[in-house]
Amino acid sequence: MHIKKFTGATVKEAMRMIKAELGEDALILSTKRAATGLYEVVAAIDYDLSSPMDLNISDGTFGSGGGRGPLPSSMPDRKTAGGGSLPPSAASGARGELSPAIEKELKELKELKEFWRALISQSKIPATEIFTRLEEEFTNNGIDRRLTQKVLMSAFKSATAENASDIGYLKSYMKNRVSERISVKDPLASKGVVAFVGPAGVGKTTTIAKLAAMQAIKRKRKIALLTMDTYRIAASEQLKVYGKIIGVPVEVAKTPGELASCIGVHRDKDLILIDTAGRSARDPEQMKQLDEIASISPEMRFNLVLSSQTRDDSLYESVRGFARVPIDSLTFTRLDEGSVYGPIINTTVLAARPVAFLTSGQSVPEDIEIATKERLLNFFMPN
Ligand SMILES: Nc1nc2c(ncn2[C@@H]2O[C@H](COP(=O)(O)OP(=O)(O)O)[C@@H](O)[C@H]2O)c(=O)[nH]1
Ligand SMILES: [Mg+2]
Repeated sequence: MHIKKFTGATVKEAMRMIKAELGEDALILSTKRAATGLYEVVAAIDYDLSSPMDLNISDGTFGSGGGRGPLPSSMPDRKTAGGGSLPPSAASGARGELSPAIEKELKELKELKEFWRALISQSKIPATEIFTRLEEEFTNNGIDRRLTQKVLMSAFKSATAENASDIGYLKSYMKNRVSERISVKDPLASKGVVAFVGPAGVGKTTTIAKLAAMQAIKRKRKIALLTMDTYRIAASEQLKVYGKIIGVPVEVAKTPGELASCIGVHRDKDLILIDTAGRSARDPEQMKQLDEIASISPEMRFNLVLSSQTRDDSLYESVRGFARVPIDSLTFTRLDEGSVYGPIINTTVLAARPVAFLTSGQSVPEDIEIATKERLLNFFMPN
């Protein structure tokens, strides 16, 4: 749903603008004469179904289940958070059939229409202005438009006639809804083997060095670093240098078999952190190699490292691609390189996985923090 206000000297002129920009199907939400003497017409149009981003999200993970009353669609089952598999990708059906993703999209559109019809029939038309204002505020902060609309809609649905125009109420409801959908977890709090996976150059090796220093020096834990990144020249050297400075052993494993025996050798350690080569979710061969790593030990936990400066659609693609291994937590890097943190929220909601670490610079070991829910909610709604 896209809502926009058009201003013209006459209603007819405003309507002409609406028709030109939004087309014949635009829904007129309100018409009023402003103090300036001009006419303001608020119009809405449904999503463009051909938009690739909408189809990406339509896997259902940006729905808004729970809360009061029936809601437009369901969020991922909380039971899957931290456990089961990630949402499947939008598979196309056979020719002539609608894919489940498109069917879901159509269902959502129907629900959106009903929502707006109800809003108008209840004479909550001024609410459309608040809706647009809040929608703009959140999307400007990088929150996915679909996610914004879902939580906004559920906030409006929960509101009584009195507080439907109370921005404070609406925002706190939205924050609570998003809070239900995000979580945090420190995968290094307990002993074990944690492999860091993700696209190339996001900061996996640097993050591992920061974590190794934090755990070995500050927390006095016994650490071993293993690297499987033998694809790039000097990739393993990078980790070896860090290991030497921090004073922890670093081993290179060229094959999954070698990795298994390295893990065996370091059984006495509190934590074994595994560095891996950067992979593209688009490369099936590279992704297949991940299965071999995952098959070494069922206890191996995976942390998916992503750059917070990556476009939403690439982040979503990585989440889906890396879901072939049991991703246990997420890390977002490069927070220092931007000021819009909405994509972290979008990706966390889509992945339905807890966030572990946030990094904001190149300095080892300083530029890392263990994620807190408060910090994440601040990304959704900055103070
Ligand atoms: N600005 C910034 N740079 C980072 C951050 N994390 C890593 N880097 C830099 O990104 C580059 C690639 O990091 P690296 O750890 O080798 O990435 P990998 O390929 O995923 O292992 C290096 O120059 C790092 O210093 C971060 O949080 N912020
Ligand atoms: Mg690396």
